[in-house]
Amino acid sequence: MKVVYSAAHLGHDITTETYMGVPIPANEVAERAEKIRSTLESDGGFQIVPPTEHGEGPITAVHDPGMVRFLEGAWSDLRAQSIERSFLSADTYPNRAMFEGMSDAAVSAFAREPVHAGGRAGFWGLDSAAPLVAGTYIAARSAVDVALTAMDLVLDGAPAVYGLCRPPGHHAARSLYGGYCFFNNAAIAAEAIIRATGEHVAILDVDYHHGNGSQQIFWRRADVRYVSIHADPDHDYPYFLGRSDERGEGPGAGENLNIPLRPGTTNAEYLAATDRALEAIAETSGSIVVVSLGFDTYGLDPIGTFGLTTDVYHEIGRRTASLGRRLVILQEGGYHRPSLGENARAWLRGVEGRPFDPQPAAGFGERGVVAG
Ligand code: OKP
Ligand code: ZN
Repeated sequence: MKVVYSAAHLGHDITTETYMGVPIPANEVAERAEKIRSTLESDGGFQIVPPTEHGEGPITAVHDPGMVRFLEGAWSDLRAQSIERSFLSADTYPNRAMFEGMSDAAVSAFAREPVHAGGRAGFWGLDSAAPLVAGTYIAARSAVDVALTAMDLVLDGAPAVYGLCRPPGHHAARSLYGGYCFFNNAAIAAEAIIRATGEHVAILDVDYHHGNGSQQIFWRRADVRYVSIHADPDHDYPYFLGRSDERGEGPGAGENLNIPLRPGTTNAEYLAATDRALEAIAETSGSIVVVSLGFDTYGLDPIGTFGLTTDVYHEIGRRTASLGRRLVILQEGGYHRPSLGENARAWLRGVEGRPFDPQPAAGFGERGVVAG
């Protein structure tokens, strides 16, 4: 299988994020993608290829051009405003309650993009977990090119291609970045597939977190089915979307399927949810599925609560391929660095119908499957 990878992700070299106001070591770090790349290289069955440039057109087909301009200029803005920070994060967010009782017209007039860098970051940002540094914009653009190059290879006939996107994308909505995400790589690829083929597209999101951005972007769309398995938002990020009664509206009614799962979800429970998700995709008419692939469902993940083991990723990959659709597989989250390469290798070998082939020398333990 071809693996699309760009070293430009290294420029998004963040070391710190904030969690509930406290600085903590960043989870979404460069080592993640490097670990996956090197493990896939040593497997011998994968061919690493660079992305080609696709420009801004496919991005503004999905995102507000204002957000693109903000992300492009945010770092130099921070510098120009002499705000001494090692990364840009928001000061104030325009919570909807700030405008309670004001008309829609008044709100759109008042809630406009400010000049201050910390205010601009709040205007376009979802949360404080996506710090922006000097190389972030170039890295985020390269992740989009990685996704679109994987898509090109699939449009050219490959049955499955893996795009090693970093930063991830599924929390980025049309006019919103956040949750370690800047551009929604999967949504941009899905939109580009539709424009190239005219077919319906399904997105299968198996990251631990709900892909609120992908859901929002395609909420009213009849030509994209978004199916996501994730931690119940009652207990986990992004908290305000991801419930099972969110089904899409207007022409998109019924095209959004959320499968929230309890903390401590086991392999067996996850596989049952996978079958439900795949059934919902099998009902659709398209020939290409975009996969938002996350390994934060792994038992040892530092920010997840599920109990999945590496062998199950092989099985999920195998079941996903048994749909008989072509797959554009794009990396989202997964933060237990020692296991990331092996988990990706297992998933992708499952897709290809190659045996699991666990590498005991990988040097990481697995938490047992959490009971009942
Ligand atoms: C991005 B992706 C950590 C809180 C983290 C943001 C999570 C973003 C996940 N204590 N909050 O879906 O993997
Ligand atoms: Zn995640």
